[in-house]
Amino acid sequence: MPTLTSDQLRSWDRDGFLVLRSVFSRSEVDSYLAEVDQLVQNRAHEAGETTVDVLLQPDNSQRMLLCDATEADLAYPYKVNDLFISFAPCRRLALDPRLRGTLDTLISGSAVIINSLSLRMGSQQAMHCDTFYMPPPATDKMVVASICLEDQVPQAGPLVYYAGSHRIPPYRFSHGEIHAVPEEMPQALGYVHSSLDAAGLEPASFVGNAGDVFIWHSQLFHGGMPIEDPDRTRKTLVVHYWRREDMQPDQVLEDPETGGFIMNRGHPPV
Ligand SMILES: O=C(O)CCC(=O)C(=O)O
Repeated sequence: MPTLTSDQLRSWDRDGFLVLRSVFSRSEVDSYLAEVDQLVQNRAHEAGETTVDVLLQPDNSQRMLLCDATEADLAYPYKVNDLFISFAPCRRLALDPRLRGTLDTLISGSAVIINSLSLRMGSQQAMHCDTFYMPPPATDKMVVASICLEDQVPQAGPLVYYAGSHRIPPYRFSHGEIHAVPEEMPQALGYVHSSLDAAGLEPASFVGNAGDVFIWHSQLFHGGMPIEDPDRTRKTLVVHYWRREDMQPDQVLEDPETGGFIMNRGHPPV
């Protein structure tokens, strides 16, 4: 298992993210993209139950089966959900031992893919902590990998984050937990923003190159910046991982090809 240097571990603790450069070669990334392109082109026959979120507006998306998406739908920015479930090339990349070793070290256990998003353009997603939507069974034992599938440019709506924000104590919603109650989001975001101000934390964006991986902590406050140039894509595979040790045995499947783990679940409903 590749080990992280003490500097990397210190910066993970301090900042809540790590950048790994050139984890994948350009040719590996290009072959993955070619396989994704083929899936999208042949979606009517090959996409099965895979879903896609078409982002009609930054805050208004429409979920549909990928096999039903028209060319007009896919002209919008979109996210293909959970390719890891039925598309082996996605598992091959997201469970590659070169990446998994680092993920396993950061969560002190075995990383299990629980969710993946394949972006063609920037997500423009509102600022959030991932624990609002997929809190891990054990505190802080979730990591997220954003794998750059091309050289990114600032105009393509990069990932934006607040270094150090993972150390802000999580907001507790009225049920006492950290997963979001939608009606209480304004208070939760108000709490995070005033904590960021009090700690003097500032936003920064990440613009990576093909093969780079940006890994963030489950409590890092982050989102997607607006797309300034709609002609610039930001092809990215974002993968969320929990820890096998915190899940029930029947919730986890071993991927025979990579020896890595995925959550045992189907595609989300449309
Ligand atoms: O890469 C991005 O634009 C943000 C993705 C994101 O926020 C997420 O998957 O939680």
